Amino acid sequence: MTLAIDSVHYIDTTDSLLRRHPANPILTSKDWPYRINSVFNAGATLLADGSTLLLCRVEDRRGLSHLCAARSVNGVDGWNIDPSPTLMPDPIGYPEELWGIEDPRITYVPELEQYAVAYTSYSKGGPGVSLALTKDFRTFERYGVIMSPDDKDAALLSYRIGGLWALIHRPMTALGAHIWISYSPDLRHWGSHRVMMEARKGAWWDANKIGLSCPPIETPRGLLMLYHGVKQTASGCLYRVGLALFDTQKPDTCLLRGDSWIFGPEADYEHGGDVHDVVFPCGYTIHPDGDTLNIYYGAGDSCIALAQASLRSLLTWLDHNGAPGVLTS
Ligand code: BMA
Repeated sequence: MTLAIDSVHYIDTTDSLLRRHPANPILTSKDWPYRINSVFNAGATLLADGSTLLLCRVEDRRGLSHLCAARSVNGVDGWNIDPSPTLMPDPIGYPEELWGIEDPRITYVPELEQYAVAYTSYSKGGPGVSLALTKDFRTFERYGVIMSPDDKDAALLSYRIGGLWALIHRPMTALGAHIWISYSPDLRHWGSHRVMMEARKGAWWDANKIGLSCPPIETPRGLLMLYHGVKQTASGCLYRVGLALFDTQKPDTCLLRGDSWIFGPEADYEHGGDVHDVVFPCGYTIHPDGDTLNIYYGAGDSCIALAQASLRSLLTWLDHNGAPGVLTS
């Protein structure tokens, strides 16, 4: 438990809130049925039969990414990986996908009885946000680019607010790399843009650049968000994960934001890889106990790893280590 009394009397005694699974890394390029460079940053969901689906970002040996589904009964091992790419970029129909598609976040939308996949489409204009709907992760209805570049790290909320769909995303603006939320009547036309949470400044672990990790976790106390913060150092960027809680019906109201990161690169497979010192969650599932979370993250932009956490413990930690508000020091 952390005793973060104030910035002067800060004492960190945080127990590990996210526990690495002993089977880590749970998926690597060696597991793939076809030749690839790396597999990382997977969206995750539970299917109707209780099994886990990961929609993995796969980078081929040209450097371009596509998405490939892997299914497992227990969400840890025994992965059944599609024998060929599940969703390839379509640069003819969708020029914004010229340099690949990356980092999917999956939201099951009860009203539509479909999964919404928000992913990064990458092309000459930079990264943008694209959306596709699917019932089965075999066929997809593409909505094309819904947030123009430079924008990424997006997920749809599973419910409407005041009749409107809501999308969390991370545009690069003159204000910086902050997390925003936007609204739409039809999933195609987006407006009413609001900042949800700003990157901190200066020496903070989440200074200058933050982005949504997994889709927010719906809890009775609000939307629990894992987000990544990027610290630029002399030896490169450090990607770590923090926690914040938002009002369910007014998601641009930040109820609590944690002070320290709760998860950062420590294991060899997180320090190494194609990009050093990256932990990058894009998906979670929740166990039948309603408390245990499986958090799937890309490690070192090279493999997929699993960490487990208690939802109750994350909220308790935020109670002790969080403060309200979007603006920080
Ligand atoms: C971010 C995204 C992620 C990647 C991370 C670390 O900007 O592009 O896909 O995992 O950088 O390289």
